[in-house]
Amino acid sequence: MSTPQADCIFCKIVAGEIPATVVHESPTVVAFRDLTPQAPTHVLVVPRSHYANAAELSAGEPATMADLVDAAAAVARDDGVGEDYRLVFNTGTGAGQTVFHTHLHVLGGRPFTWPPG
Ligand code: DGP
Repeated sequence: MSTPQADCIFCKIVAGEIPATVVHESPTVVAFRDLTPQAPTHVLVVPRSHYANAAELSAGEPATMADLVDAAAAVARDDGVGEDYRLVFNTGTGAGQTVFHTHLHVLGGRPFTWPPG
């Protein structure tokens, strides 16, 4: 397991050191509502362990990567958007990643277009 990073906002949320609206928890993941929602449902599913991005999580804890996707489906179902939702991992600043603790965006509750912006 990767150790918590002192300067990581999502490590602090996982540890309960700063508040978040948590909607789902398991031994390996925590899901909480995004501070700046881009859709009626906008939840971030994060591993309890600190990894910088999706690929690092997949390499370090592949089972937890599956837990993230399973938790996302549970969140979508619980929010009533289980038939139509979008999952996003932004990786790297050029792709819009701003928090370098792996997080899976779960977006739903409105129509989505493709390609994304
Ligand atoms: P990304 O751009 O993919 O790295 O997404 C980071 C998301 O994290 C962004 O949508 C805003 C959200 N966020 C940043 N800081 C906080 C926080 O302190 N609490 C919560 N709930 N969300 C946060």
